[in-house]
Amino acid sequence: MAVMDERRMIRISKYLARHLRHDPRRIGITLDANGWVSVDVLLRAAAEHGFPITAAELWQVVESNDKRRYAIEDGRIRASQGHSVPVDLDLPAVEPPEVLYHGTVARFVGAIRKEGLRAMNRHHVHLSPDWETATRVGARRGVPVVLVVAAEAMHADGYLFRRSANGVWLADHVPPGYLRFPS
Ligand code: HQG
Repeated sequence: MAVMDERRMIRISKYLARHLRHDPRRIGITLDANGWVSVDVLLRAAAEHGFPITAAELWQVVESNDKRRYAIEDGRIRASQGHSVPVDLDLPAVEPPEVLYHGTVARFVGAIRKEGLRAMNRHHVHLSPDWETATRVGARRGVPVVLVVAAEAMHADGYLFRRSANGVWLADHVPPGYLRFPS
């Protein structure tokens, strides 16, 4: 199979994010309750809406995506997390490690100190298992600021944590009392 160039991979990955997380209606597809859609239906809809993707390209993007954003199972595909449309990822609640990390930028820190971390446009607050990943997440928006989340303490207090198929930790809300801010 021909190796796809990086730019094409990124374009396909962004196209999938748009339609599997945020706006399936734009190409006339419907996600099931758990976020899945048939691969055939997706490829046909993409072609009909002016963005043809081959099955081989789709596989390559899903398999080699560094963040494993998409999962294919039984001929169906879904985004592993990050939705704004309502889907139930049906992930079990699991015990988190002692600490998790959240990468953000200075301009949000004032609000986060008051309100804690909120899901904003997504379904969950996204937390990273390590400092380096959180730094990369924050750097999407500017100079990264990494917050440390006392995950074990939250869990002990009854907050639920889930882990998506690609290792992102998800919480509904992180109150400010469980956050450590850089001094
Ligand atoms: C901030 C990417 C004001 C929060 C990444 C963040 C990640 C607040 C932004 C994944 C706030 C939301 C998620 C509050 C949180 N007041 N701002 N109370 N609480 N914020 O993109 O975590 O490429 O929805 O700090 O790698 O940045 O999509 O979340 O800056 O894994 O696969 O509000 O997205 O993955 O932004 O990123 P986002 P995120 P993908």
